[in-house]
Amino acid sequence: MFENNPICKLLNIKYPIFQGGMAWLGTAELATAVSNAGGLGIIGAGHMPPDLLRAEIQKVKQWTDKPFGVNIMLMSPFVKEVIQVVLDERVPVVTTGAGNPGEYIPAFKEIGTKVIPVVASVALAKRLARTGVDALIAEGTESGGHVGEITTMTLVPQVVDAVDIPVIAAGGIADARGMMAAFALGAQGVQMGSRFVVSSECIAHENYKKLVLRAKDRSTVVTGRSTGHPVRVIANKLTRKFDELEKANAPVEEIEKLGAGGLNLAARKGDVEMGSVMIGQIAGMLNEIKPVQEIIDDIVNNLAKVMESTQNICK
Ligand code: TUI
Repeated sequence: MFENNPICKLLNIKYPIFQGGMAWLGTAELATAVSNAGGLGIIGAGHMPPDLLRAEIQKVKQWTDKPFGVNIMLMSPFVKEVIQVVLDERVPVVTTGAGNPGEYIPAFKEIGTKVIPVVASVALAKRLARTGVDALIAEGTESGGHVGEITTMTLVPQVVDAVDIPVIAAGGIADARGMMAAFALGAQGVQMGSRFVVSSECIAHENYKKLVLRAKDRSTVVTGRSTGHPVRVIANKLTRKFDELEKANAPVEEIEKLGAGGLNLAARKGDVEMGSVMIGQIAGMLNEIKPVQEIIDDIVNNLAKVMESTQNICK
């Protein structure tokens, strides 16, 4: 299975399943579990100071000999230092989010680190494909956290048509049906964040996990459009305050101050009323906390069944 999959061949992994590099939640523990289960575990650097990131990378190296990645959040105040750490540690795979990594690509290419940026538009996909990146993650607006405007269903085939490198689909995928749908759209792999938030190995506070398990299809909203950094989160007291400020045309700084530290507050401290509970729209389908190995095995084992039922209705 997946012997001919270009993503598996490129990265030397068993299954073309990435764990989204989530800030505060994509820890060494989660990344190790995903890599050990045959996917690609990814440490979410978020706004992490460089020394902390180095420690996380070293933990993963100690706990697994499988390939893993680091997601570099390009809006981090430490972005330059974080990149140096990733270069020093010769991390096998780098994904990037929330910006254009163009200027940093040559340094990674030089040492053989595979570079796989996240894009939310065809324009950025085309621009980056020309810089020699190894693959792209096309992330639809269904996903949690920082989001673009285009849905996975419409973004993936348009990116696939626009570039000649492998594409990984992200946003709204959490089971074998989603994975097969991504393949049908022309993607060669998937990235999942929300599904791994409600895993046994994810260190999210239990209040966070409980809220995700209780979430329905319409439980998330996008806040911060007026700041230029729209973020998908579960609606709560914080998002209602955001709405009030945005309606009152409050200064961007005031709105951003309200959101600062919000993910840590929810994910680690468990304040899911005034914190940012970042999660994708697929949260409505997530009803169970499972070990990472089981999550990945279930998906892989159900692919054939999904394919069969797809073929049946096409006969
Ligand atoms: O980056 C993510 N998801 C994230 S980052 C994050 S931390 C954060 N905290 C507060 C405010 C904002 C972020 C939480 N979740 N996903 C990857 C992603 N990248 N989605 C969308 C994009 C993106 C958006 C615009 C990539 C590039 C881009 O434009 C760059 C350009 O030059 O066109």
